[in-house]
Amino acid sequence: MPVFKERVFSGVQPTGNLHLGNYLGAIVKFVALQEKYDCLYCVVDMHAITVWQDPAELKRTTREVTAAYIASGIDPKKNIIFNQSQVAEHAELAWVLNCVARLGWLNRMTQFKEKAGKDRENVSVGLFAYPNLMAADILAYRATHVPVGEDQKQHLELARDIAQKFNNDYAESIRANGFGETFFPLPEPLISGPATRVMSLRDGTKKMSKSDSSDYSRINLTDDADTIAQKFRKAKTDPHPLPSGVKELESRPEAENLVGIYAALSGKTAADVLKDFGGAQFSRFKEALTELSVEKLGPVGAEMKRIVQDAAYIDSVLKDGSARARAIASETMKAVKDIVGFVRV
Ligand code: AQP
Repeated sequence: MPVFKERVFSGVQPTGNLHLGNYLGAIVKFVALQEKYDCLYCVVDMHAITVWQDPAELKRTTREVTAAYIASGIDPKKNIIFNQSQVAEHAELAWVLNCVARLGWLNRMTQFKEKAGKDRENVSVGLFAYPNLMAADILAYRATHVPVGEDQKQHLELARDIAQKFNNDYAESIRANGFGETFFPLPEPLISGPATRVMSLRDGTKKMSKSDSSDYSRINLTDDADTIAQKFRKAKTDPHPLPSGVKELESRPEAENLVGIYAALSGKTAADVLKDFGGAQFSRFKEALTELSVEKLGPVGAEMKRIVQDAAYIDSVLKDGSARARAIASETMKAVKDIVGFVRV
């Protein structure tokens, strides 16, 4: 495998309130990676419309996710922040990849099965083909590393399979066009740390999600201190005190989730958190968790609210980021056209 320039790509859908799962599972990692890599962080508005979005609301949430990136500490000058629909190469490459990916591969995607449920005949074609667009998002930049939450692991594996099949199917043409042995890197998922899968506060077996009908299931980045306190107070728990070892958390999903959140926010391991709170009642632990969450999320939420007021600034970030992203993606797309055999005149 040739050595590719190391590059990070990831995205967040502008589909509603950003929550603690998006923050700990993705955005915090985006911030850390900017120290070491060239990074592209995308607001994936084309993914959002795979389910119905109110147009005015989509514009608002696109700017809100952009504000969240910046408020969390992603530097828009050092990195590329942009919205997907402004770089047409994502859709263009997705079409080519639609013709590389196999129907059987997509049929195995568990997120589609969960989201479509019993209404399979009635959901959009886009919802089904979504993982191919996600592969195009990453491969348009020939990105090598993709930080995501645990729920995206299967889609990342699919993106690797698609890249591999493209490299194999077109091996001869890749060589003939002077791109060496392989054209696309196999993007590596970066899924690590204590909060790769933050669970619902109402049900420790379900992931915290924007689309959960109960606002009490999640902590939103813009929740104020009172709301955070109330949500943790009402969070589902079992009747026992916290254990002193992590092994005992395995059969207690709600306890495991809250300890995981505390660990991620404090930068400690779950074992260290239990050293401090093993034997404590949930009431005491929830108070400490509230205090820590308000301390960590409060400034991000406040900064987000401030930035969101300045739509002109946000749009200037997206405009600049899109131009820089397009410069990279258009080179990839030209090469893909040559490799596939499309005439460019
Ligand atoms: N609960 C979670 N724990 C850890 N990471 C999570 N992510 C999402 N939920 C959790 C990660 O956040 C990034 C952006 O997610 P997304 O908005 O693109 O897509 P999603 O997974 O569909 O997010 P939601 O909140 O769950 O939305 P709905 O309700 O629409 O399904 C991704 O890296 C994701 O892994």
